[in-house]
Amino acid sequence: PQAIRLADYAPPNWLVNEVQLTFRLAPRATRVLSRIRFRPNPEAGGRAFFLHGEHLKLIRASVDGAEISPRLVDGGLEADVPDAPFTWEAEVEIDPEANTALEGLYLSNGMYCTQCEAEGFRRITFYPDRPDVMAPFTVRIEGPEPVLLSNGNPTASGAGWAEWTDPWPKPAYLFALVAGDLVALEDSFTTMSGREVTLKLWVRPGDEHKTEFAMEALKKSMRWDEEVYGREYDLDIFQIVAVSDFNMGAMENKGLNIFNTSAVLASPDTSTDANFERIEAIVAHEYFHNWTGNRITCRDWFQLSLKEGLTVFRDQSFTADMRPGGVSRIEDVMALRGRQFREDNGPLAHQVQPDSFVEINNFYTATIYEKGAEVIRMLKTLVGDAAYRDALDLYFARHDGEACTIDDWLKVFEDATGRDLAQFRLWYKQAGTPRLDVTEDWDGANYTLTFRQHMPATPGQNEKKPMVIPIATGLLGPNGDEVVPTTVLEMTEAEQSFTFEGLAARPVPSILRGFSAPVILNRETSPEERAFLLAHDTDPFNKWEAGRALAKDVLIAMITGEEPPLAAYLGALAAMLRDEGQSPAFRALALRLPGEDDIAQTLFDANVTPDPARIHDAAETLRQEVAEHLQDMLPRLAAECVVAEPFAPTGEQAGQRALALEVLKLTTRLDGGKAAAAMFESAGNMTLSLGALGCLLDAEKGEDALAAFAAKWQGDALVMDKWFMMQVVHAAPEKAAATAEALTAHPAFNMKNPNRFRAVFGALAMNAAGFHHASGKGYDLLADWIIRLDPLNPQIAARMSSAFETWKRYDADRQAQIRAALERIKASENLSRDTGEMVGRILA
Ligand code: HT7
Ligand code: ZN
Repeated sequence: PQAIRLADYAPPNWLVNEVQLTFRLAPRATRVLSRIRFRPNPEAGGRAFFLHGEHLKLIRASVDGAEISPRLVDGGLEADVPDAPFTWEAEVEIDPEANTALEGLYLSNGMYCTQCEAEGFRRITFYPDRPDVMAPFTVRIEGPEPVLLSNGNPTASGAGWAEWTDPWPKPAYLFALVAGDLVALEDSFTTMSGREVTLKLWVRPGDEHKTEFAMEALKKSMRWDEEVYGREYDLDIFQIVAVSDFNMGAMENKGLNIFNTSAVLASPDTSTDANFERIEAIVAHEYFHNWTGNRITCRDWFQLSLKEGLTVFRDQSFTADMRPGGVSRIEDVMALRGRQFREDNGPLAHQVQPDSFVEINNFYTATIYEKGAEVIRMLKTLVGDAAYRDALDLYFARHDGEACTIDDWLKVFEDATGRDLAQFRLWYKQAGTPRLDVTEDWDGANYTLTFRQHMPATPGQNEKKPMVIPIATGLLGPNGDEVVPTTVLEMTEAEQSFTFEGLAARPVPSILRGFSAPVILNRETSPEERAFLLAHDTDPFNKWEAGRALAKDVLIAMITGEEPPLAAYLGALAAMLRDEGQSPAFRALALRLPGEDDIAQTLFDANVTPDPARIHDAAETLRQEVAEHLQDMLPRLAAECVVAEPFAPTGEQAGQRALALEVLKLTTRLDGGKAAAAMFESAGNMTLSLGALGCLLDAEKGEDALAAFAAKWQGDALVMDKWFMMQVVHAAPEKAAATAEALTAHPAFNMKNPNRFRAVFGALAMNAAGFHHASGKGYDLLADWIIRLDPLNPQIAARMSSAFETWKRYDADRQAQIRAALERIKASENLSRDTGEMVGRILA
């Protein structure tokens, strides 16, 4: 398949004035009638008329009322049309029931729903399915389903039909339709200008009790966007629909967001604190897209991070405001390192603004989303809060209603701040994670930090230029006082020094506070200094980072056979836990060890071939050491974390429960699972119940609890996803593949449901020592199932193949096994463009 290139962008030949659609719903043969007013685009280079269309049966077509026979070509149709505005009409037939790819119009549990981003609308009707063609839509839906929904405001309805009108011009990827037997939680919101907006959250009957939390999150998001960005909602109604078969988390369709049930339904009995936090963030994310994505959209898919990076940055800022204490920043960075740094370090590394792609669905990545958000965070750090807000105001004023580029975005910042952002633009165009080496110098009064930046080669990019790196730095005096508050050092050269003058004593630096740039910081530091920062740093991120770095030093030394700084680590950890000034949420995060995948990458960077089994053993040994060292403190800590009040999904209570579970994990190593069994019995919420189950599985004493859990929750698909996932994540390395395989034979396993598929195979990939077990069984099993899934759902199959992206880190035997697995996928018959591209890039 041919690559699509940014350099080949050409404006559309035809623009659309308005779209009228009629849907006659039927599971195997839905008819879609379209009436589209086209006008020539004065900025286009030609008048050739092409409409995208895939998996469509054309029944008839006409131009200005005259029947025509368009030429059906690869990916759509061509027709001869007048050199002036005209009306296109067509009728097509589609088969929602056969649509297992979950793109376009499909059926989920008997309910019709759509997913059009990125290129799903072309599976609904013939259309210029590109984001720079924007138009108002009117949609009439005919069907026996009691609830018939589309974008915009309801304009008419009768028995068996409903009409919706969306006055805001939008690209086709934001189109949505839902029809089924649904019930709604209703509420309302008064906007800052006093308009009343109806809010509806639609679910299947029986799920009503899981809707309240998301509704509250929606109202908080609407208020926050008004207060922080000055953005007001712009229709009479905002609706969310929960769907159980969905490829990603949620979709920001104009006025009619569609959500994966896992990203919206919540109750204390069935959802963990992490679920609540994720739901709040996703509800906010999709809502925020109304301005950053919908009102101002992307010119083409190379600009995807324009909406996604910005909207992730906005949802992260929202979460930080809703859950203060600096903890959400630590969680964001953990996710960034776990997914985006991993991507950057392997064959799938790509720019925040790629130059080419084969299948756009493969580019909804951590780099586009999370690194894109980091880039915006850096921009804000560099220009300052006030100038950032000015620039955003200018962005909305200048580009409302347009389909824009990342260059448009940077130009707004240049115009609003007077800064030249040519060098900053490299963050969009250079793939890879910069390494930042630091050395220091002290002359008795002046302290100098010297930074050297370098960036490893990534596919197709060997040479890299120096970037602008904002390095937020503070200095601590020997007694732990802050002698220089946070200052942003602006690095622009390959090597650059910064001097702090006139200090009374040699300071301890706290570098990259708040993780002010997405880089890997390398600095030779003693265990004592790390312990000092864990005790005294005023920046919550760097405080946590010091403990994590110390834990990493211990693990790496254990693996490479050097003397680990164990005493320093255990002492620092105990001191941190005794410090009641630290929130339970912070202490819980500080107790967690770095992930095994993170250790593997660090070893690889240090030219040591990582052995997943050894890494796992080292982590197990260290956890045991920690448990024994903290033994005397654990009962007191456990008592401290008991939540006396009724369950509430607040950050505060979540922090207490998180610490309680970290303590339980350590206690399980000492009591063989007694406390965990008691917790499992008495837990009044899913967070503690699942945490206790995890401890029991780790202690290989989970059989009874698993059976009880399944008996209780067999009717709840989202909870059963957890049941599947836990068994694989907590399987011993030698049993992980067999456990996953056995679960695929369970009657409740359904490969067509992305949540269930991910619960088993996403979990297998997460169990690093299990997936990379020397037997190669993990690789073979995943390859088998990618091959089986690909014809049904290429998007998910392709995504799952990224589990292999780290293969070049490992020893020759593992590399040979993974290569064989990838070659087998590659050779399978009729492999999709999605999976073909991913496997090709991983193997290259
Ligand atoms: N903008 C959306 C991205 C998306 C998607 C969502 C659901 C299913 C398939 C999808 N393909 C692309 C989600 C978001 O970023 O908000
Ligand atoms: Zn998004």
